[in-house]
Amino acid sequence: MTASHQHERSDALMERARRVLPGGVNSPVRAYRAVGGEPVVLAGGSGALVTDVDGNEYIDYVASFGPLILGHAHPAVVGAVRDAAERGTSFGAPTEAETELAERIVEAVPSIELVRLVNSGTEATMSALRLARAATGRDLILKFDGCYHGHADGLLASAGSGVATFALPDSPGVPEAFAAQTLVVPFNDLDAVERTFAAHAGAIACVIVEPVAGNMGLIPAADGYLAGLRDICDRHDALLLFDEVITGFRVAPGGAQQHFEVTPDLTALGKVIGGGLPVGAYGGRLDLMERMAPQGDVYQAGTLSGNPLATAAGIAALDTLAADEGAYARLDELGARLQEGLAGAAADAGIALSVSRIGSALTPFFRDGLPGDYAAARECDLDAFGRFHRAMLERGVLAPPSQFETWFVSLAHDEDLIDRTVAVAAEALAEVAASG
Ligand code: KE4
Repeated sequence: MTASHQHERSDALMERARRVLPGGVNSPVRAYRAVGGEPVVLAGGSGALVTDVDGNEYIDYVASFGPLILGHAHPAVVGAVRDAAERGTSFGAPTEAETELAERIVEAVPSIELVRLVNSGTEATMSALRLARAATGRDLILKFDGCYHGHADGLLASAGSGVATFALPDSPGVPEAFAAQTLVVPFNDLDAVERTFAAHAGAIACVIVEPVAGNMGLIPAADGYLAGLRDICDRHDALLLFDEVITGFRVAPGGAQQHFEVTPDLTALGKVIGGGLPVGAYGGRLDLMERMAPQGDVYQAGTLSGNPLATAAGIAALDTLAADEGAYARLDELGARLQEGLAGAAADAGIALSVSRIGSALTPFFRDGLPGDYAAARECDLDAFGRFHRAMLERGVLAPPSQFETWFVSLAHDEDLIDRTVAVAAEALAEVAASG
């Protein structure tokens, strides 16, 4: 497949966008700073394919960074949103659809007895952490280096120097005092968690973790790790919060907590449950969630929370998934085909590549051996990844524009598209090897 795309209109639109939007985008990763070159401006999508404003078509593995498990513009989702829109787009009043979406979440996710709908994953984790602090009367939060939970101030904090110490702000504008309420330790290291609890006895409200990390590339929890976190939290009367914004309804209907059979106290959700529209959610034990206003005294609110369009899309997506009893086996099959194909293409090209995967979520790491934490993931050859990303894009395959993101296969992908992707990857990897 020749690399012969032209991007005239895309480039002109990005120049225009940069005049009114910071970096020309509304979320930093979309600007391609991690891979270089100009992003392509997309005009539309259908199934597993997207088309840019210059008419170039791509097999898509970004999938809006996770929501589009059914693929783009699925008829059930589009129809539901259209019907809802014709009845009004927002009321600021209770509607039946938000109860219906909440019922589906409570039914599917083991830890969730009561749930609150919000508008993003950031709102979900931020609100769940406020609840955890209220419920425990403690201030400190423990998170893991390389795990991302949205951009709330206290979560834009990265590991300080030394072992398990107070975090440092990860962005200007985050006061040191806010970051200092967050402890950061390496992922997949239970001893570091034990040491941190010992050093801060009685002061840690909650451990927040991506049960399958998807923001340092895809790095699943090591065997026994989640159960270990559950045990440590129980011994120290701290709460365990699973950030399942990526994994919820992606790795299983009940998320990673169902897959790994470890039940957190609280869960944050997003992405898939909105079917491509803005929905986040947080939920968990009844005795905890009852603390949320107006039933309880912990405040959280949102003008468009549970709005009719987003809930219509979410219900349609979850019902379509639930009606397809082979869905998760199919997603796993397609994911495995892509994982094996990429690994084989890299071996043929003599490129060090290790492909991690759980179900339809995967990451090709440009390094020898699968990383177990962020420090290992950072050893990847980021320059090679950037050249690979561009070579794939020019041949009609759109991968997430960062080594530290996750690729998503949808139910709209099929063997032919996966095989075409692998053939393109073989060419792209050969180009990377030749230009190394
Ligand atoms: P949002 O606020 O972007 O809806 O969700 C934040 C969030 C929370 N938790 C996890 C595990 C997440 O992955 C995310 C957001 N994921 C990123 C991509 N890895 C969103 C893409 C972007 O920032 O543009």
